[in-house]
Amino acid sequence: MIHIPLDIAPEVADARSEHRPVLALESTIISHGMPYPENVETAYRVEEIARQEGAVPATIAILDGRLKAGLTPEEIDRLGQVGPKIAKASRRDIPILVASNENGATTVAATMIIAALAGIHVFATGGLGGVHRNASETFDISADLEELSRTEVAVICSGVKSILDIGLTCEYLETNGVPILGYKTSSLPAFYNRDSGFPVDRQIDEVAEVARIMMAQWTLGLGGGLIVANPIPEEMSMEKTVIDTAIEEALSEAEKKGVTGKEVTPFLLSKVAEITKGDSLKANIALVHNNVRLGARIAVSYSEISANNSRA
Ligand code: PSU
Ligand code: MN
Repeated sequence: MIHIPLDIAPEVADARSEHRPVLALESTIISHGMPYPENVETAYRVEEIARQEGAVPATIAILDGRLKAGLTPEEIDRLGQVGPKIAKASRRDIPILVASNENGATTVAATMIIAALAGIHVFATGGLGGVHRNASETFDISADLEELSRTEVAVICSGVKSILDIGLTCEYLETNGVPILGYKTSSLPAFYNRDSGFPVDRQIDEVAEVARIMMAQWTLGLGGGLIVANPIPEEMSMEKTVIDTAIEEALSEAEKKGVTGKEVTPFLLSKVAEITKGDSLKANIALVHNNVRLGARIAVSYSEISANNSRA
């Protein structure tokens, strides 16, 4: 018997064994995506929102070399306080952290892997990594995209930030067979605002339709993940010129400072928050709340459909 170093929190394990809905949540957004204490407040709040909508939250991380599906409030607080000093863990980091009993905050990619190992197929977050703007020279393409092509998890997010090349990110996802569904929108949202100008593959107006597409993808053996893109609430969306100017400034600062590799995304996020005097952080928090609400509803709907399917 092979022992996987996976700890599923008791509440999550109970929900799984009773086929009740569970929603995965990531931890890089806590350690690297937002400053303290907003990061911890948001992490607690999203767990509450998931519960209100009828799903058990499972915040995912790597602690002392163990893959964790479900964290205690103390563990979340510690991740938030330690912040960017904890390793940002993507797929390639998992074996290293496990073998050396270390800690890691999981990105979208690593969260998908651990969620799938724990039998969780719905995951809500803020934004995805993608193809960076100058990727033709830097080759900077997030491992999140590759993960979406291989791991069976639906990721609810607010689309792709314009710190990235949105068009190339869509091309990459198309090549890898990852469906992009727009929740009540025909245009892929651009994170801080609602319209990137790029189309989604299908506008979906009902959560049950998302669940049916997930079921079709996986029962057909197509594998891989899907993206459910949920636009930021209208009243919180940012003026395009304001956010674009901030992003341009952050990008040129990153280039001047020679920021590369896994530091790029956290650097850009915090720089944009600084330039917009916290407005981008407020927008980020609002869209995460909104995505978790939708994600929990999708988890509820998917667990209903799976229950019907296994009875059939
Ligand atoms: N986008 C955000 N907030 C985040 C991230 C992206 O708005 O916290 C994090 C996620 O964990 C995502 C990761 O998986 O950054 C992507 O990093 P990279 O581009 O280095 O793959
Ligand atoms: Mn990268």
